[in-house]
Amino acid sequence: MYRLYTHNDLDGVGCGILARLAFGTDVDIRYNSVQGLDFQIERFLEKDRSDDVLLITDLSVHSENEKRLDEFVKKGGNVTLLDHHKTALHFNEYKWGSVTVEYEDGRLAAATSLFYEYLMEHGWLDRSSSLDEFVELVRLWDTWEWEKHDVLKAKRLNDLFFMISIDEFEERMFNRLKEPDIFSFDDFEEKILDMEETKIERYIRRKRRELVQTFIGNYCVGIVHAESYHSELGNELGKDSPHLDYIAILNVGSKKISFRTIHDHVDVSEIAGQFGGGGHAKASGCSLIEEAYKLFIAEPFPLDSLRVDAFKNQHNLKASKSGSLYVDRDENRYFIYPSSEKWIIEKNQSEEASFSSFEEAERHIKRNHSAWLVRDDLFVRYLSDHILNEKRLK
Ligand SMILES: [Mn+2]
Repeated sequence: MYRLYTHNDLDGVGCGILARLAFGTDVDIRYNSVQGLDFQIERFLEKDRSDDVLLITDLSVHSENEKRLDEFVKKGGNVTLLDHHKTALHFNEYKWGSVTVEYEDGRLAAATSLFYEYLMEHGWLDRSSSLDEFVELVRLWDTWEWEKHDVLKAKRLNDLFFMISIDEFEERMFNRLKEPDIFSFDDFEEKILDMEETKIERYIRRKRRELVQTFIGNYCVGIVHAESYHSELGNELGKDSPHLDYIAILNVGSKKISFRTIHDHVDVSEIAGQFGGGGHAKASGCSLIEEAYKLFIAEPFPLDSLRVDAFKNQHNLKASKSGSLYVDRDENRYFIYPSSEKWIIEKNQSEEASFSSFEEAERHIKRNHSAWLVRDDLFVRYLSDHILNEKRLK
């Protein structure tokens, strides 16, 4: 009997689907959370499973189970651990461990792509074009390379995974991947994915209007309360307001904070680390401990949300040679215009600062004054008042 203990995300379930295709009913597949695997392994070792082939993918065990598994192998047990996480690299010291973070050509590895190659090497599974594509989509999603290459199909595969149960996803993919031709979504899946996309867009637009800006430590932070779609929210809000160093997404119900950034100069795993959490440089999280509650909820609570830049303008446009007009809550006006290789900021018609690019000038007024681009009518009035004043002075 084969046993596959794997992760309960798309990459882990991708391994499960491949195992089902390779071993049919001769495999017992368990999908685990990161914490759940060790419990599963202990139960496995308690029973006499020396005839089984144990495969662990996309997850690794803690150091005690690492020793136990090594002893089990020394006594003749059959174990293989395949992973792609940096934190698991030490398993390469064992004959039964194989951890690859990156392929030789520079592509990042995923558990599903490693497991696919492993199954083919052992002659347990044959290559097909539908499998090639499915595995590649999972890899692109799991390594986040889909964003760089703009492969929306990979994101849609993960969206589908979250919209239906693991069992249903497994069954749908299993039936489709038995056929060797091109991998594609069926009409029903395309339809629900389109609906989901519209729903996410609306959700993000609503959340954008709730975004609050404040300084925490040295960082200019965007704060939003949200239960769902944290990755999409962090990404879209970050791109919409690049003057914010990172986005903090709060969920009071689950007492958790997610941190997301689109910038290379910020490492949000460090921010999460200050509150006992962790993660990656661009995506991290922590529990909502009291200190974090104070900084991210209580103190910013009285603040009004950040206004949205006017987006239907014909005249008051960003980086325009004829200038761009912004206003803040106290009705101060900020006029940014180019003059001899510089971008000048005039606050209420007297020069406040100058920068070498429009982006820097805008960043300055957005970070320091929470100002927003005004609608065309205000811009036109501002310009005509300005010209009249100048004429009168003459
Ligand atoms: Mn993975």
